[in-house]
Amino acid sequence: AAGTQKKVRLIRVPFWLGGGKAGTDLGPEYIVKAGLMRKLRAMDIEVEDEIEVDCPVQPLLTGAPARIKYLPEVLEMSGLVGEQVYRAAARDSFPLILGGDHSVAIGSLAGLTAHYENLGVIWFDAHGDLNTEETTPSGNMHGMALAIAIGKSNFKLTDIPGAGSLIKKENIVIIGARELDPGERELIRSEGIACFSMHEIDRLGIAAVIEKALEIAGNGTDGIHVSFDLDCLDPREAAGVGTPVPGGLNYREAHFALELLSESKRVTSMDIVEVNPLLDYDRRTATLAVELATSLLGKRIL
Ligand code: 6HN
Ligand code: MN
Ligand code: MN
Ligand code: MN
Repeated sequence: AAGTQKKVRLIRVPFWLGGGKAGTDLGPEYIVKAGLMRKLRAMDIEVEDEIEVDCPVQPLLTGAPARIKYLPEVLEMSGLVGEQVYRAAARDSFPLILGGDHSVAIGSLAGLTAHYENLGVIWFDAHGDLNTEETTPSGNMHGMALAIAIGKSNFKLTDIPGAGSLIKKENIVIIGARELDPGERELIRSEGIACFSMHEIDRLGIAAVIEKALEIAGNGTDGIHVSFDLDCLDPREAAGVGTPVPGGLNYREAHFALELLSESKRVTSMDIVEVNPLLDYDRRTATLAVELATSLLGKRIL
């Protein structure tokens, strides 16, 4: 059952092609090296045999580069990730997906919708990840993951073999946004997607934001997925990410948010994405990722 979860299944996804910057594929290895298993086991959590998804690698360049970058590779990765995530969820293990860039979440959501009737999603991010083929400024698919999940792009979540359904926009919450592209802002408005930007977090406080997020993502859903892009944190806390943006969550806000989500006992899976060890000049980001995962999985100070 949700929350009382004592079994965690680690799914490592060494993939960077959705983010356009090499190094993010090293994320899973560094997060594991930072002591993830040891810390989870110290919390009496049973960590099931870690799975490493055999991700497609950068293809040789033939002809002109496509506008949407590495679409076939993102598709292949997503199908493989979805399979593993579905398998974990079906046996009541908590899927903990280690990315990899944020396109990895397309795979997580594909697998989770195969298991859950109605999935809520809490998306921690400096960005909206709501670009479509028309609005993407970069062609990088990590910036399209949520649009794909709700079916607003040409390529949709349900195009991934095995995916159950699209995610309902009513059950999605973005937390920590501070850099939205014009098309994303428009989509948030026209679709009425709940977005607690840094402005709302400053105004309401992170506790009230999490309370509202749980109402939205929990309303009529049988599972809640937390997709945690490390760039939701301020770059002073998490330097090792592909697309840092100033003015993010501080250390305690991020932990407190995840502690509150843990207390709710509603969260059923988590992605940790966008850790790029090659950019992590003060070598704290992977350790931070481990600490944040333990907060979501029930670590308490007292
Ligand atoms: N992420 N909005 C920008 C784009 O290229 O679409 C940045 C996306 C960043 C995506 O951090 O997962
Ligand atoms: Mn189940
Ligand atoms: Mn993201
Ligand atoms: Mn981001």
